[in-house]
Amino acid sequence: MQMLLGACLDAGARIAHPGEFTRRAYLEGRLDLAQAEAVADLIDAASREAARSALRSLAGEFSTAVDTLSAQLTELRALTEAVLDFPQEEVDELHLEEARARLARVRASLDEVLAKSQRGSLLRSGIHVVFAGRPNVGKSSLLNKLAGEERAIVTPVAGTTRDALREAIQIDGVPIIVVDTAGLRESPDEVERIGVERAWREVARADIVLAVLEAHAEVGPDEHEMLARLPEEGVRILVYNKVDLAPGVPAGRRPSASNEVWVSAKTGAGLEDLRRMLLEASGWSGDGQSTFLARERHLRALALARRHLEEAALQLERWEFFAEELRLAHSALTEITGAFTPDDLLGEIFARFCIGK
Ligand SMILES: Nc1nc2c(ncn2[C@@H]2O[C@H](COP(=O)(O)OP(=O)(O)OP(=O)(O)O)[C@@H](O)[C@H]2O)c(=O)[nH]1
Ligand SMILES: [Mg+2]
Repeated sequence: MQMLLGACLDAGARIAHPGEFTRRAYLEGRLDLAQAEAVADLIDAASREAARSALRSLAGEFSTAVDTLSAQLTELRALTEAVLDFPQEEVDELHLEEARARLARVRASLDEVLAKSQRGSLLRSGIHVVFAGRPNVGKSSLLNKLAGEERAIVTPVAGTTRDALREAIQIDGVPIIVVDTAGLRESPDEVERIGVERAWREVARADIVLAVLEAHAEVGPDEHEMLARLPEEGVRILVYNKVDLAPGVPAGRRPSASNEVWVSAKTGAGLEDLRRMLLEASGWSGDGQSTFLARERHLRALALARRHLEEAALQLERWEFFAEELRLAHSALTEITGAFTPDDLLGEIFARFCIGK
C-alpha cells in the first residue's frame, strides 16, 4: 500500500486534507455547516444514540430548526425596518403589539431548540452521575452492578474507597459516566481525608447526584448533614440501598416519591427502576426526537442569540435599539448553519476531521 501510495504521489497526486471532501460539499452548498459537522460527529459517535442524533443532524433536522428560527426573526426584522423607514408616521399600538407577540414566539422557539441542544450535548460528553454517601452504604457495589463488572473494591470495612473511580457505561445506548467516591465522613486518616475532598469536588460537578442511604437504617443526623451539603442545583436522586435487609420494604420506585428509589446491589432488585430514573433525569425521553447533538459552538451561538432577544425585549419601544438587538441575534444564528461564517472558523472546524472524509 505504501509503495502504491508513493507511486501515486510521484505521479502528481496529493494526500487529501482533513475533512476536505466534506468541506467541498459545504462550499458547493450541498451541506450546510451544521450538517458538515454532523459528518464528523457521526464518525466520532461513541454510542448508538449519539450516532442516531448525528444522523438526524446530517439529514438536516437541526439546521431546519435553526432556519425556522432564522425565518421568524427575518419577519420580525422586516416589520421593525418598516417602522424605522417611516419615522414620521406614528408607530401605532398595533405595530408594537405585533412586534411584542412575534418576539415572544421567537423566544419560545429558541428556548426549545436550546433545551434540545443542551440535552444533546450531554450525549457527546456523557452524563456525569456521581455516587455520594456515608461510608459502607454500598456505593461501590452499586457502581459495579451498573457497570456489570467488579470495577471498584468492595469490603465490609467503612472507608474502603479512597479515590474517585469513573466508569463509562451505556443505558439504552445513552452514554453515562458513573463516578464512585469515598464515603463522606470526618477522618483522621490523611489519605481518606483527601478522598473525601475529592468526593465533594466530584459532587459539585455532577449532572446527577445519587445520594446513597441504607434502606434498613434510620436516616440520622449524619445523613441529614450530608444531604444538606449537596448542591442545590442539578438533579438529585435518593437511593436507599440494601433493601434486601429491610423486611417488608418493596424495591423500586414509589408513585409518591419521584426522586427516590429502593434498591439492592446484592440482589439487583430495583436497579432497573434506577436506570430508568437516570435516563429520565438526563432528559432522555427514549424516542431520541427530543435532542440535537449540538456542539459547544452551537450552544454558544444559541445562548448569544437568546441574550440579544432578551435585550430586545427590554428595548421594545426604542426601535433602533430593538432592530440592532434583532440583527445581532440573527447573525449569531446564521453562524450555526454557516450562512455567514468567517474563514478561520471553517479552517478550525474542518481541521478536526480525519483525512479523506
Ligand atoms: N445485604 C446487602 N449488602 C450490601 C448491599 N450493597 C452493599 N452491601 C455490602 O455493604 C458493604 C459495603 O459495600 P461497599 O460497596 O464497599 O460500600 P461503599 O459505600 O462503597 O463504602 P466505602 O467505599 O467505604 O464508602 C459490603 O460488605 C457489601 O457487600 C446490599 O444491597 N445488600
Ligand atoms: Mg466504596
